[in-house]
Amino acid sequence: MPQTMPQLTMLVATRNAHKVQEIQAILGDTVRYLSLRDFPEAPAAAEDEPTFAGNAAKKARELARWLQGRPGMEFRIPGVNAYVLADDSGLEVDALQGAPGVHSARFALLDKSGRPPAGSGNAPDAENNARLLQLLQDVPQERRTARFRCVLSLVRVKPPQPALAGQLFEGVCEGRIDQSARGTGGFGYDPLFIPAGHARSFAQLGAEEKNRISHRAQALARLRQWLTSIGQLPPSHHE
Ligand code: ITT
Repeated sequence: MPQTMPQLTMLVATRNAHKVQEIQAILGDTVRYLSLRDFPEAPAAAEDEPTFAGNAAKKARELARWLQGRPGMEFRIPGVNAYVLADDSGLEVDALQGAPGVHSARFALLDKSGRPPAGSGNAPDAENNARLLQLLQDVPQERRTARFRCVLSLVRVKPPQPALAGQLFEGVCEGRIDQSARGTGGFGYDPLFIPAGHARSFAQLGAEEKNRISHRAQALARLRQWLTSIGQLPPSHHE
């Protein structure tokens, strides 16, 4: 990295360790990472917005605002340039009119009318996957189309920005839902999701291939492009 460009710190606003791992693997080590493991006392944002963008923006903005209210925060975030990065993502299944969507992490907990129970956490991946397979049991192969969507929200926290206006970046990966779970890699719905143009699930394809084509990879490519365009990241090898 040229000397004129100080290293950027990104505080990833997630409690999902798989997301942190994927973001680090995709964006690489030009960025220095922190996560909510470094700020365990940070309050959890209520993810009650109807869209991925709304929830991503809320998670990033609320963490940035909380950090701003902490005296000495700057000493816990290294470097001169720092952002909060939030990821809201999920699976949209066409035969279910876009469900589980923003409720992907707690699909197994929804009531009959599709409402999440108040104040509950996420459901185990295996239960969400079982519910999805059960709802699709009579749906034939050609109608099992689906996509993963990821929206990232990036808010600058250092130097402090009074407005906390964030940038949004979206990525989509088209595919279909298999008849049963296959593979052990990844997380969430990966064992059920076959990306378009492939015969194997995300969980079978492995991290390297998933991180090349996933919804998260596509959103991060847009984020990288934007940070490069404003001089916060050096041009990548692919540009
Ligand atoms: P944070 O809110 O703390 O970031 P979370 O896991 O609750 O963590 P979301 O509310 O964004 O995150 O829910 C995302 C859910 O969507 C996740 O739990 C999975 O069930 C699913 N999901 C998102 N990306 C996925 C991926 O790459 N592979 C498989 N499932 C994914």
